Amino acid sequence: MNKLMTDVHEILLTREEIEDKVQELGKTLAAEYYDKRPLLVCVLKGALIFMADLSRAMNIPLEVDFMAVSSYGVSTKSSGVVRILKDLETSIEGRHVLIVEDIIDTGLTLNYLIENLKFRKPASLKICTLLDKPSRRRVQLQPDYCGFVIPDEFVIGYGLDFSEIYRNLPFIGVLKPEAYQ
Ligand code: PRP
Ligand code: 7HP
Repeated sequence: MNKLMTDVHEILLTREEIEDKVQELGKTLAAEYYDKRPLLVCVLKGALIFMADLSRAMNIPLEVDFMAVSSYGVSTKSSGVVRILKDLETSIEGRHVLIVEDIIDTGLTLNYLIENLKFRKPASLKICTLLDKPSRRRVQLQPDYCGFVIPDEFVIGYGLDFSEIYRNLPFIGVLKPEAYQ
């Protein structure tokens, strides 16, 4: 068996389901932002694959920038302490900013990021996440655009990792509990 597959309990979202959803989100976002030259802010590392596909599904002028924050380290539980590992290169004052995330879980990472970016006076600040796990939320936070609402299971693939691996799986799968217990 493919070595990457041995720790996958089940496939939650297939490559095709993800592709269809990304195209749909791209069309919606292109209509919303067609005359706004938005700045897409990719939250590294998890959102890198979603960002690459989503930006290409938006057929309008846009810019991209990257932030790296970390709250999970090598664990499956959020520490709640968010650190900025890499900041934006662009000033966002007066810009239409769309944060692109792979997953909202407790919401602690995004909550921190939103407060931090609001302070820089963007013209607008919205959130697009591929996955939302609302059952685990510890702060009140709703994405403006969301691909899939998922149950409380630790997922990997399409950018999402466990202990830095599995990001290159083309689908989203549930990690076998024995892999991290
Ligand atoms: C993951 C994910 C989100 C965050 C969501 O990032 O990419 O940014 O956790 O969790 P929360 O809603 O509970 O805060 P992680 O810190 O694992 O870094 P990574 O993207 O580099 O894997
Ligand atoms: C972070 C994260 N990373 C990978 N898989 C999940 O289910 C996750 N929740 N929060």
